[in-house]
Amino acid sequence: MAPGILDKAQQAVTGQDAKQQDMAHNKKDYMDSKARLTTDFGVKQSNTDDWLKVASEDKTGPMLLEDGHGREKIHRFDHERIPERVVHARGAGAFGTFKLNESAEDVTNAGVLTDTSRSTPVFVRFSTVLGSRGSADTVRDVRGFAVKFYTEEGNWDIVGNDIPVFFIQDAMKFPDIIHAGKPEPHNEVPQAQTAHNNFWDFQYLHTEATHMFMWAQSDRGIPRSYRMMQGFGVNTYQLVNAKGERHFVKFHFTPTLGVHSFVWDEALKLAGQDPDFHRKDLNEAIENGAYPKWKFGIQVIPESKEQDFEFDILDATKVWPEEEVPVRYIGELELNRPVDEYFTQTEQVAFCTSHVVPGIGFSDDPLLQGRNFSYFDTQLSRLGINWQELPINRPVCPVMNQNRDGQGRHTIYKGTVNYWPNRFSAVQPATKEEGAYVDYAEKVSGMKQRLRSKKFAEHFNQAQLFYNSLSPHEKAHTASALAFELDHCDDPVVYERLCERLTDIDLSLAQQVANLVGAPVPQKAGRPNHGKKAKGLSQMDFLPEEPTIVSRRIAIIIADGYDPVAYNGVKTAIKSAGALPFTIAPRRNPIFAAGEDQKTGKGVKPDHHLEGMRSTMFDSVFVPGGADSISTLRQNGRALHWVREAFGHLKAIGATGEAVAFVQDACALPGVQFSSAGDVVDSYGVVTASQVKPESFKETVKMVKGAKDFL
Ligand code: HDD
Repeated sequence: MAPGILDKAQQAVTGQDAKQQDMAHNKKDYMDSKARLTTDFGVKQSNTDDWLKVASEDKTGPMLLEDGHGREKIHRFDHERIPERVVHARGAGAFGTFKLNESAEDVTNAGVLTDTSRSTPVFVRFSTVLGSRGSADTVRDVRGFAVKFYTEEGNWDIVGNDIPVFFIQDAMKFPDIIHAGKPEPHNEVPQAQTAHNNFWDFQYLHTEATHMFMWAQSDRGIPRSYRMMQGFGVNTYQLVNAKGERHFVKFHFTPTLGVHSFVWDEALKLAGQDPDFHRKDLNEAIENGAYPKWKFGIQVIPESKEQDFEFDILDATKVWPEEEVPVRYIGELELNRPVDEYFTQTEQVAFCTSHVVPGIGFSDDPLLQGRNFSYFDTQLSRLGINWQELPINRPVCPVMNQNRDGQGRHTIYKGTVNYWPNRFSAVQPATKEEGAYVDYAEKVSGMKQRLRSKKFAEHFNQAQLFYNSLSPHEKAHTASALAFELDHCDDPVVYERLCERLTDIDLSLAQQVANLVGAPVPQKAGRPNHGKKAKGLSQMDFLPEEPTIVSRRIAIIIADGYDPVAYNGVKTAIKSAGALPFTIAPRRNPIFAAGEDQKTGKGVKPDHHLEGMRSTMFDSVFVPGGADSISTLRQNGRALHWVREAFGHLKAIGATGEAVAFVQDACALPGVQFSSAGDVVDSYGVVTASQVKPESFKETVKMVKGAKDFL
């Protein structure tokens, strides 16, 4: 057995999981100082900077084609790129572990969902859908949430999103929805945006997309972090237990940090200020030991109850309301290791919905059935027929079959036959007892035709259910988002018709949006709003069990003459709460505290200067006092903008001593009164304490935990 292939004894010795061991053979340490430069074929090279040429110190002559090293270097470079994913091109990944807390053996015999003693290695890739590989992380879009479980029975992929429903019911419409959303064909505009005519034209004409576009226009479309969004398998799968009974299932991942989003202005600015914000955030958290975690849950419906719902449970544009089908949390997913190299791992990872393990299977969900064809197919053009041999994709259990050859083949099979049956009885099919995949025997009969069941035709009930379930601020954000998008459509047919469509969801929503985008303001609901709500749709239903600031980024703004007691006190309080303090100042060279001699003192070296970073990159801002520091900051427009912008984005802001008046002045808006309770003022997410006492720091941390932006 090759090490790493389920070699548990060796794993116990090395402390590496099966996938780490498996990939160890492919890894090379580029930082090895003893290593020497060679060609791809191992010949040591003395010079990798100058092409071989006819040259002297006085004259540079022609280059020689004969230079094999030069040619190899350029050939390799010319072919570095592979086709980017046709959707979900921009992504970030990490390794981790899946642990099961409760066996689901009543509904499945899958080892990964029944054996609570296991720790299953996973690789997760998050992504945006529409943008190309170099687009920004914080655009308004659906996020991909793809999980590869390297189980003892083979690879299992959940290729999900952060939104539980989809735009289309039948896979055949996928090219249409994606063409409509991607840049328009005549000018390749816009990049990574649905704010254009074609997208909204399609949304109007294709009514089954209504529910999903409401999710994408809500705060779900602009998550604060990959670590703070839910993951959903979206499609309906099936589970089969040891008795051979079948259940339908939907998969859920719920983040322990809670579900949080940006406000739109922040997301827009970040797209330019730090287009890599989400991928950096993922690595920063893992490197700081704040491992992202999700509870893993299943919603299960027994086969006998398939027809008991007003919607078709195979329709991917519908959620299964939690009141009717509760989520049963049975496991936990943790990400705890960054990738070693982006291309070989995050770029070359290939997911397939068709990859399931014994005990898990597919329903007749027409979206899922089509996906099962599409993913394998796309890997052929991205990676070639031997993509399953790439280290990130290969399973940790043994692989043996008659599939052979093809471009880039690595496995070397020994033996004289490559077919089954063969005269040696070599590589026999497995029995059920040996763990073979058993297809669920299902009776199927019917007419062959291009049709969906009648229930698939209802497209608005759940769009209303979703909108009704949002909190007032989520509703307001959704209306603004729709207005932003439609404002970018210049064809009146598109934005006027879409406003009409909104009357099928909620008349007042339609009226708000129509007024903003310059469409006739509708006076009559397209259909009455049924007024029903459900839990688990608003992201306010997913606050962390305990408020937490773990892994949050907090900026402390200082200038020369700052108050060291307040500065050090708040920094310590932030660190001990598991958050990340960053010192920001007018320059990155040392800043000196009040009373510190600038010649002999060491000062504090800021992490960034005020122009180098913006408030958008932080969750909260604290300004310590110090008369000179504050007088400098008062004259610095960027410092004022930092505080004012953070306030506008509903972030927690703290200040002590002389900084109190500075912060209050910076945040003062007509009509905004900061309420005061003695020395400590705690109002509109701003906490100030004129006296520096330990309580001030505790108050700041408490306030940061409760701030609106974190909800
Ligand atoms: Fe898809 C990639 C999620 C419908 C065809 N899809 C892709 C990825 C995610 C999803 C997360 C990125 C995987 C990665 O990180 O490599 N897709 C979904 C969800 C869907 C969905 C949740 C609806 C429930 N997809 C869907 C349909 C089709 C595809 C209906 C085609 C019929 N999806 C693809 C693809 C991609 C892909 C073209 C591009 C790259 C890849 O597969 O590996 O085949």
